[in-house]
Amino acid sequence: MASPPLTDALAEGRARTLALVEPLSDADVETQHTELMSPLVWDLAHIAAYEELWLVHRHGGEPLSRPELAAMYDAFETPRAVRGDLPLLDREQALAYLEDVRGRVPDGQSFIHELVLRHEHQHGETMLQAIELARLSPAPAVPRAPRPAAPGGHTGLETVLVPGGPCTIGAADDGFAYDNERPRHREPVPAFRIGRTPITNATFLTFVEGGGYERRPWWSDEAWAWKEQYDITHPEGWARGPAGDWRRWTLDRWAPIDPDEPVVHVSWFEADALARAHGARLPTEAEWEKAATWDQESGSGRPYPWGDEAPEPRHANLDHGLLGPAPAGAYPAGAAPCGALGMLGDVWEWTASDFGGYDGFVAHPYREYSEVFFGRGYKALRGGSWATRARVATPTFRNWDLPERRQIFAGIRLAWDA
Ligand code: AVJ
Ligand code: FE
Repeated sequence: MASPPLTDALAEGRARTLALVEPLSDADVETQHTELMSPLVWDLAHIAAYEELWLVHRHGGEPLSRPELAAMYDAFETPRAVRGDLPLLDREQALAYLEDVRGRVPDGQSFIHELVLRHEHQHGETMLQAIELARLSPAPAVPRAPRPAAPGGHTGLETVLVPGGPCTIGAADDGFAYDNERPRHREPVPAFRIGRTPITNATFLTFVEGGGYERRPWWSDEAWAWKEQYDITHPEGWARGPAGDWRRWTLDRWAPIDPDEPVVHVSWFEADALARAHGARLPTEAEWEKAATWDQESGSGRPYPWGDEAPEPRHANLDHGLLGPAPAGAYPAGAAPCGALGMLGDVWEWTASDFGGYDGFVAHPYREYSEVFFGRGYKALRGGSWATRARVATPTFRNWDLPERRQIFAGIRLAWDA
């Protein structure tokens, strides 16, 4: 059976992109609120420029309509920090450019169509990071999912055993995957224990209030220097209210910190410190992927933690459905073979691994997607977040950022030697 044409998926992806910015003012869309993130209007025109370059020009053989815009909207040539100083298209012009390019996209369902669709999906998550970080409101009107009840009993410190032995890492040869997920290979992974769920806010609050940010032995030299320089004493977006109560900025409002939700907006440095405080460590990427996919009984890797089915709302908190994390452990239907919960969705999980290429890595089709980040101190994250589209969120998908960054919807899952 042929897979359905991507036209509908591209249209749905576009509707979502537009919905993310729709309620915001022109000023909020056009301003660069922080050097860490692009002005939202840059993302919009960049999505159009990328689609025009890859689908209309390289795939379809048509000339670029606006060659003079190419450099300004090339992520590599124009780094985030300077994007606010450029003569960018304004909101109306960027939206018109998006529409114009889409009208010239060739029909089909090629690898390049899928690449362009996933690129727009990934920028949706980046835009949500920018919106949350800059505290813009109101929140977008997107299709919502019911909020599951907190099952209780999860702190992130309960563990499950992942038996030792070789497993399969990386994406299969068929189907879409990014170059950095290939080649698929066998890897020996000794037995280890991994958190049944991500670390919750309650557990992280104990670390904060117990003086975790002042305990020198729990921090690496680099992490301590970063924390001291920027006077970091709690996760990004946390604040103490007048009565000493803790609250958190949750997309479009302040809210009391939910003790059962996974902690989010922590850096790799903070994740590493929290791990040391519990006599634990962060899992390697291979450990994470084994815990998410390896079925010990059948001796094979699953496409998703729960099996073969594409993600549905009962499996995982993906696709913007809650506009924030769900309580830890709230999706028993999404359990991995080892019993770990919430491996996909809710919050990205920092790993111990540096982002690099697997043995036999070949850049394809564009070198600037991942290869240029190898060996430059980026840490790998796994699992996607509530802001990741389900189509993108596979257990082999790799994200990366610098260890001090906190804009990602990133949390912590711990590991222990068995
Ligand atoms: C995979 C999220 C690290 O944002 O740099 C978007 C995705 N690459 N456009 C990034 C991406 C080019 C990428 N991350
Ligand atoms: Fe991009």
